Amino acid sequence: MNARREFFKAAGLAGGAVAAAAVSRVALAALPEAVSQSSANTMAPLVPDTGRPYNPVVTLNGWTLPWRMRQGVKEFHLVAEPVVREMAPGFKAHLWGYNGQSPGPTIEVVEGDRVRIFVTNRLPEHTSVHWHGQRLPNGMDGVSGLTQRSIQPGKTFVYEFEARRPGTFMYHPHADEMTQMAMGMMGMWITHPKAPHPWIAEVQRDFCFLLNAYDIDPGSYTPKIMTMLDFNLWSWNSRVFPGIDALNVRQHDKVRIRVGNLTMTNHPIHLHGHEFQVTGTDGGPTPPGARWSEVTTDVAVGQMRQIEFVADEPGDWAFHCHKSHHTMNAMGHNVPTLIGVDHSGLAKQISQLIPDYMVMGERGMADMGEMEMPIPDNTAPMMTGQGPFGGVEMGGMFSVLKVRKDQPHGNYQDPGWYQHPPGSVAYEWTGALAPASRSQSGGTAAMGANNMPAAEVEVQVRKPPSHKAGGHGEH
Ligand SMILES: [Cu+2]
Repeated sequence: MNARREFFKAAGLAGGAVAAAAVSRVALAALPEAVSQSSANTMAPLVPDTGRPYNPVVTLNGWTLPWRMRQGVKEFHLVAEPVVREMAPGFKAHLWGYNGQSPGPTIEVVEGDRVRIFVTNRLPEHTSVHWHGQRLPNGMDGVSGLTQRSIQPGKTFVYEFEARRPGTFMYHPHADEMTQMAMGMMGMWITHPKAPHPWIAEVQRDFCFLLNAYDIDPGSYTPKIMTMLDFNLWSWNSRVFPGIDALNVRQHDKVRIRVGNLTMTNHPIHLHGHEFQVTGTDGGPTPPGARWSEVTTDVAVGQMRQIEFVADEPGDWAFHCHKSHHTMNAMGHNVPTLIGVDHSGLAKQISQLIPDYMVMGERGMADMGEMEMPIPDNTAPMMTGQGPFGGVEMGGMFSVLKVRKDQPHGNYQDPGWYQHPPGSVAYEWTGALAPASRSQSGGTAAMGANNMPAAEVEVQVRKPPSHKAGGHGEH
């Protein structure tokens, strides 16, 4: 099949491996092959060679599901199953997903396409697939119990509808949702416009990914599914920094990034060095007159935001969630703030009892990123990553937009670190330091505060040692 051959070619570019599931072709003669992905790398875009042409997306640390055309219908085969997802190099999680990975593969179609999706359930419990944001017949909406019987283990169901409007959508189970989404079952759906659309720009790079979150105890492999707020792994497409690939673009490329949120909290997604506009939501393209420029856009729960900008500033630009706890990995919780606390005597005493004892955080937490701290097997370091100038001290929802003058058109290879032009990097001042002069002004007294006696109050802010017991909000 041509689409498959093209797919293998595309996958080969990024060094991945795909395999058809080992089921008898005779037994499943009427089913499209269930293609499975073994790699967590970002796969090259799947250029369509059947059906109507479009400019394909690149799924960050993900891939697009090949299809077959049968009598004018685009047929896909999704397999819901347990998967092992490498969330960062050396850190694997036992999740549930589709076709070998979590998230599942991106589904790309064209506005007006007739689409048939076979869904096989290889989970130990029933499932269903909801096509978030689509216009479709009610009975194809995938809400188990409400619009269909659930798909029992071992069974295959068929969904069929027309992709009526262009946009960015998502898919996820609507059966035992709390468990199945906490375990990683989700994917993206892109419907490309069938003709030039006044509100949909042509772009040179089109990226997409989902925001997701897991609660996996350090040293273990399986997410805790009862967690509502206290997640310890904040991920993009089930990857955490430094496991998230860079977004590599050519200078002056017009870039689109589509971000969907299937976590249980909002994520202000922030890009350095460029302003962007939100050009679409899961409701469709935003009218140009209703757009404004931003450097951060909040993606609320169950929402998609599509941002666009011209990448005209060369460099390595941070791209991340602006909630600082979401750019950390596991172990970021239940640690008291110890900044300014002198441990010199204490550490010595304790180390007589516990030889490897180490005080965390007396100068801030940056030491955590640098020190080679023993952590349980199969745990992502809390903050890590080496840049050209030292530790990046990040985790979780963090990546880099790499803008290069000489990045070839349509090429997504990582160009390495940015070579800064001489004299364009912040540098150390080595001259004399003049004493800082202090303002003597008392300021204006809007509320008469100047007339109050100046009682000096100094507070020490310290996090309570544990907030597991409840009453703890989102952070
Ligand atoms: Cu976040």
